[in-house]
Amino acid sequence: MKIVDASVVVTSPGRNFVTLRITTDDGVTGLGDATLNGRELAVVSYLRDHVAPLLIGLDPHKIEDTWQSLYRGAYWRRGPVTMAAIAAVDVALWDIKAKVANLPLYQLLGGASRDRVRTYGHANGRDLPELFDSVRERMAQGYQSIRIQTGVPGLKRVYGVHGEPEVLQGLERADGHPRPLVEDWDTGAYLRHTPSVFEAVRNEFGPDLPLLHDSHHRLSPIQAARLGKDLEPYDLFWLEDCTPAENQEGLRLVRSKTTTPLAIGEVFNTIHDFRTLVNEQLIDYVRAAVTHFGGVSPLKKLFDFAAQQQIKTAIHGPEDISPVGMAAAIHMDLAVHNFGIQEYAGYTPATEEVFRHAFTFTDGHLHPGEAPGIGVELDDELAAAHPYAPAYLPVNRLADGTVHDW
Ligand code: GCO
Ligand code: MG
Repeated sequence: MKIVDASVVVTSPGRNFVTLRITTDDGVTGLGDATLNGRELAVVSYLRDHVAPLLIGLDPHKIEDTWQSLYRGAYWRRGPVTMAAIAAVDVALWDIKAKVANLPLYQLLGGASRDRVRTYGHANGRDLPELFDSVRERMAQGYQSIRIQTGVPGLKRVYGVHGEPEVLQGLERADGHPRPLVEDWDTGAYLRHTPSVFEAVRNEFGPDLPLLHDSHHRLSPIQAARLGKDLEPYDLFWLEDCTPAENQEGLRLVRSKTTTPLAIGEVFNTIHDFRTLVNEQLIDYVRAAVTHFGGVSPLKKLFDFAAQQQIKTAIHGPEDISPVGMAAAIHMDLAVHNFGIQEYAGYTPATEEVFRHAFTFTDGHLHPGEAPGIGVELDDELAAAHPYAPAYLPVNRLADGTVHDW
């Protein structure tokens, strides 16, 4: 069996998605997600110009060898562009191998370790009434664990609260190219406000509902330690990305001050980014995405490494991971023993039409389905009807204009 084609499809059914399709001489196809939000075309070029030509003629079954040759052979290791490109190849090859075996991918990863995959959804509101409505809406959709994000008094635009499409398109300029929207930030106001939000949510929804919160890399270690402590009475499932965690050592301080569970890693690309965090058990959940971590092969290694320190999995699953990347994640979630929870934000109806998938969402739980491979098909005609649209993530500024972490 040989690879005869590797092509990239870019489509924007509500937001941009980049998909690699690998085809074999037997006519078997495999899909991989290569979406890097706000920098999509860099990965498209990496795949089209540098990786696809190398794949032609290779044996698609040699997943590990292909992964290692792309990683080591580039010489320039790691980084989100490289690792998203390698991830797409890795997932597409797993898709092919599982289709040839006529098995859903999770069977090749060791088989099911559970019946279904627990998820959490996003609730948000500018104020408490809006937030409570959003929580109720998620519960009505079946979610049994909920991430809570709110506006902060005095701030105009805060992460996770305002409309995604508006944020993603940015501001149209006279030259036709969007610019990033500017959000505003005040750490003191956020630290004073957030515990009162969780107090109100607990009063409204009771002690049993698992609640999560994402600080989106905005705090220093001492600020994160304070927030973790202040949130302890409200029994969070986790506090996510409390600090910009490339400063892994900074988590020692946070960890020593609070028992609020910590989740980190959605912007990490390799196991090395987690080394101190896992070895010293500074976190409770590893948050890497299949799509940004080089695929299923390296993520399985991270999960096995994390398991030695009783750390659980929590694969990144926002709207900007395509259904292809999400499907791969759900197969891993079903198979690995140290599964924790899966983020699942759902997709626009147009996205569901372009990417038809075997995975299902019922009562707040996902299942990858029994279709051979990862169980996703991409409709090229429908994809072409949604052309690429330049988009940026926002930037974040303090009141005096200083750029802050977004
Ligand atoms: C999350 C993330 C996302 C990211 C997004 C950036 O926890 O889901 O923080 O909301 O901001 O993936 O592209
Ligand atoms: Mg996050």
